[in-house]
Amino acid sequence: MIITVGSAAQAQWASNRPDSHAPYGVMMDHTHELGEFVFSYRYMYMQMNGLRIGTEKATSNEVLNLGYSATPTDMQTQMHMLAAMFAPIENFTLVAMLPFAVKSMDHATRSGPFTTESSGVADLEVAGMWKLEPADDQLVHLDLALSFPNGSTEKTDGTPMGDDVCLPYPVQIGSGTFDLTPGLTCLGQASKFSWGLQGLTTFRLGENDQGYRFGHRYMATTWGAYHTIDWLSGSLRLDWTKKENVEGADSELDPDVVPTADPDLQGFNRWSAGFGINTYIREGSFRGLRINGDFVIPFDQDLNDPQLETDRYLIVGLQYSGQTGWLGG
Ligand SMILES: [Cu+2]
Repeated sequence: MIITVGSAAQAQWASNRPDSHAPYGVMMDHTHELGEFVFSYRYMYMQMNGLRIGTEKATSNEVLNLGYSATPTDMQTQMHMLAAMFAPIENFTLVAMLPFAVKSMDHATRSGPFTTESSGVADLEVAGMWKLEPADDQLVHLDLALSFPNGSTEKTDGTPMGDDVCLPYPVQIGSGTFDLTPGLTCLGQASKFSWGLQGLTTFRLGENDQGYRFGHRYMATTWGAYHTIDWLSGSLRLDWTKKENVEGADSELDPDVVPTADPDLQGFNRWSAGFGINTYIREGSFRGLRINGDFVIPFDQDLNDPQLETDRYLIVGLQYSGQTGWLGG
C-alpha cells in the first residue's frame, strides 16, 4: 500500500484505530484501501416489551378493548449476520451481508396467551461504497445497497386460529421486494477523538408476491468516539429511524384480528441513544481483530397506533481485517 504524504500539519486518516470503525450498530460505515478485506459476524438482540398507542403506553387489555381478538405483548428478535468487505479497486469498497433472523412474539387474548415463532435466512444485501476525496483527516463516502428478496414472506405458525396460520408483517423474515438503500457517510478524526454522520434511506421497489411492500425507511445517525488507550474506544451515538406503513396488504391477514396484521399500523418514528465499545488488536497473531458492541436504548418513539414499543437492542460481534497479497496492496 502506498501511503501518500500529507502536509505536515494535517494528520493522515488512521485506519488502525479502534474508533476508525463506527459503533457496531452502524452499517456501511467505513471503506477500505485497495486490496484490503474484512470478514465480520454481528449478533443483534432486540427486546420489545409492552405496547404504545402513538407516544402513550397502553396495556394489552386497552388494545383488546379496541375490538381485536389478540394483541402482541412482547417480541424478541435475534439476528446473526455474516458480512464480507473487500476493496477491489481504488476508492471503491464492496460489502455483502447475509442475516439469519429468529423472531418470537408473545400474544394476549381474552382466553389466554400464545406465542408464534419464525426464523430463517433473511434478505441478502450487496453494497458499494464510493470514497470521495475530502480533507486528509476526514472521509466521505457515498453508499448504495441492494437487498435481494430471498428471505421468506410466507412464514406460518400455530395460533388459536389454526395450526398453520400466515404470520403478520413484523414477524416475516424477508421483505419480498428488491430494496435500494442509498446513503452518505462522513467521518472525521482527531488524535483522541473521532466522529461520524450517516444518512440512509431504504426504498422498497415494487410489490412482493403477497401483494404488499414494507414501508420505506429513513435513518440518520451521528456519533462521537474517544480513545485513551490505543486498543479501546468508547462511543456515544444518536440515532433516528422512521419507517412508513406497509403499502398494499397480504390478503391472508385480517387486520381486525390483531394490530400486527394491519398494514396501517406498521410505521414509527424513533429516537435512540447508543453506547458503544470498540476494540482493535494491533499486534500479535490476532492482529487486525476487532471486538465491538453497541447498546441502543430508544428514548422517544411515536408508533402508528397500537404497536409494541422497542425497549433496547444490542449489537455485538467480531471483525477481522487483512490484506490480500495477490493484489499487491
Ligand atoms: Cu471493513
